[in-house]
Amino acid sequence: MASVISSAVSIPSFTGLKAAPTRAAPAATVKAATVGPNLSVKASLKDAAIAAVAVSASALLASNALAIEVLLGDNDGGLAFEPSTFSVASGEKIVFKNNRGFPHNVVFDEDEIPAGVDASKISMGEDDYLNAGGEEYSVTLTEKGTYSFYCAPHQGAGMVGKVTVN
Ligand SMILES: [Cu+2]
Repeated sequence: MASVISSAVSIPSFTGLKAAPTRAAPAATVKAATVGPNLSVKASLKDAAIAAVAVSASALLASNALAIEVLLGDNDGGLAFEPSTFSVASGEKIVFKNNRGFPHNVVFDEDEIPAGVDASKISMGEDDYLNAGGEEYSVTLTEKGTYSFYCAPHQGAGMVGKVTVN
């Protein structure tokens, strides 16, 4: 009887997850599958993970619909972030994507970010680089204010940027 009980306990949690994609139309399956697990993970990890999620681009926020892409190196080969000045909503994911003129990296200036934000937690290491085309670095900022960032190897060439979190 004990084994029957344990399988009876585990099955509902699987059918619960399966229910979301199967009841959706084929075209919306991907979206439904993303939203379903995302919501249940959010609920179960709510208390434990919120602090960590706030400063890292975790799997939880990876499926967030809100995201902005910033190219590393503009399409003319210039050493610049494209766009270099932009705004995001608090919690919106920022995806920095290697485009041209790499290696690049993304380092936030500890003197030009909102008070209380740890620059090292949102930055790549000064000596860590995105070396291949299409490589990405993602960060999610939640504290409102303006943040300055730069590419360490190309800061002197003017590869700097500023993001405002609203
Ligand atoms: Cu660069």
